[in-house]
Amino acid sequence: MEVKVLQNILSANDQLAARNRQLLNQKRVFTVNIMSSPGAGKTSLILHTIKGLKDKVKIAVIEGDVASSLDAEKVTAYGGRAVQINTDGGCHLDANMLVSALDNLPLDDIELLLIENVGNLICPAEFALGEHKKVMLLSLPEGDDKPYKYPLMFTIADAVVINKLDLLPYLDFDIEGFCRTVKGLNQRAEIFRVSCKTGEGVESWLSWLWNELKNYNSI
Ligand SMILES: Nc1nc2c(ncn2[C@@H]2O[C@H](COP(=O)(O)OP(=O)(O)O)[C@@H](O)[C@H]2O)c(=O)[nH]1
Ligand SMILES: [Mg+2]
Repeated sequence: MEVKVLQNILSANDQLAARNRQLLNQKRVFTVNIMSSPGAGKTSLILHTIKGLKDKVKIAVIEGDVASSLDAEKVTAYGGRAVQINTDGGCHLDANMLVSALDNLPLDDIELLLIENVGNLICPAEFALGEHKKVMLLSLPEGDDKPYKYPLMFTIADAVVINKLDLLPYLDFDIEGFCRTVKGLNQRAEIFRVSCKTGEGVESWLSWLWNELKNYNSI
């Protein structure tokens, strides 16, 4: 019985996500859903992305958090356009929440939409929003065993960003082993090694995102 209820919730969500995707395609807004544990560096990566691409493309950010508008304020302070969604205890964004966020954005004036999902390695992986790409961020202090413990998140990701590379000398994180495990789960995922603190590797993340955006627009 419980399984059935969950299936119904997910299928209702998928229908709404498909409608969001239709609207985003109609308005030509390339949309990326960024997921990770709390504190892995989603906001930091978004701020680097705004800095790196804002002169080339019109960017907006949807910030998902259980509470507060702190991250939306950071984006705004950086010169980005942001809408905050507070889930009021909910552990993920869902397609219905995105409907109202999209209502509050001038979609005709946006080319790249970044969505910062709620910090959580489980539920965000199950709820499609209508995005074009899913990005999973893992920071080194979380440990290299996470693909074994949370496989769905790594399986659905189009790109996996390994963040906090500057901390590698202080941790027992087997980065080559981690990449092999991710590839074992998901061969098509691009893997990036970055430090949002030092800026190392951010350029290759930006060029992947830029190429994906160009591919989208050439369809
Ligand atoms: N050492 C280090 N700290 C980082 C890095 N990226 C982010 N942080 C810090 O990690 C904390 C959480 O980052 P934030 O971007 O807010 O993570 P979020 O919760 O996923 O949005 C902040 O104190 C950041 O300054 C990094 O590459 N290296
Ligand atoms: Mg954040």
